[in-house]
Amino acid sequence: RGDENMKNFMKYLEVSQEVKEALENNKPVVALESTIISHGMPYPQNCETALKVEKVIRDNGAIPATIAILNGKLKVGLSETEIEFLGKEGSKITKVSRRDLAYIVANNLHGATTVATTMIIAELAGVKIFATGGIGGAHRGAETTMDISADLEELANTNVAVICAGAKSILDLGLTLEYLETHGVPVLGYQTKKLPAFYTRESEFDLDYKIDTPEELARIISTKWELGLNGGVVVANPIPVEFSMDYNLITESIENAVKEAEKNGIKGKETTPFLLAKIKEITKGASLEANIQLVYNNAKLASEIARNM
Ligand code: PSU
Ligand code: MN
Repeated sequence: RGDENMKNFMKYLEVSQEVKEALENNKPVVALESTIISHGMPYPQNCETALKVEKVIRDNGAIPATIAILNGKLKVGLSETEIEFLGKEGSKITKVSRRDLAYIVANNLHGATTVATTMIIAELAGVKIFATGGIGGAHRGAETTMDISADLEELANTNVAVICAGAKSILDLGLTLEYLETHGVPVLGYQTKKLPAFYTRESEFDLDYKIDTPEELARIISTKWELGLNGGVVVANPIPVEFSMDYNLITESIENAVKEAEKNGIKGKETTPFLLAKIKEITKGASLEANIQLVYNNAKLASEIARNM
């Protein structure tokens, strides 16, 4: 960012001492989002997961930087108390995507950051690698509803690599991949040539590149930015076999959840949290367990990539 912008956003940014020191000393840092805490999982599993995922990052030689907005400040690196607060408040906390950011900050409010907003804040702080569960994408029916997550537009523009377990089939995976292609966002499969579908290791969609090591992922990500190709990178990391779900069971559960959402007239930013909660209910908690495990798995890979950057 230019020097002039720098002066402007610095007054909103609050980087924790630990993350600041890590960045100054070129140590590997991994960003984490907070919508997954407040809207993506129920209490208390959300807090347990948020704290454990930080531990996984430390155990793998990097420093975690969980991102949220508290009292209008863009916080990079949260305390345990702050994580507990976001988890307990849950959906009372505003889910903040790019369009919401100015309002929340200008009014000194709290906000949970989506993939899009976490990328924005990570980039402002100088964090390049970000681990999460799944990205938002083009929803089923997006060709008429135009419900396309702002995450995709952010991936088009913001220089942060997002390590995820692919996209959930609550989305239209084909449309999501097309959108990313149009905007020049590389989707790199980690040890796979199939787009992982979050709860399952594979979907019917092929990826162009199967990358076998974290070193190679780091090299491709760095090269993209050295070439001046702005925008993000998606690293698609399949859920470990032992935690992956039965394809037919999860597909049917997702279809029922989508029908339920339509019946209840769920729209806009409510859609993703509604579907996640519904799928958990239908699978009697199994989807939540899978979700938690794939987040840990992504945090581990993200740490390895960050160490190689
Ligand atoms: N997918 C998940 N869990 C989540 C989300 C997505 O499995 O918690 C959250 C992320 O924060 C993502 C956001 O950025 O939902 C996308 O919401 P929307 O589709 O409204 O942009
Ligand atoms: Mn949407």
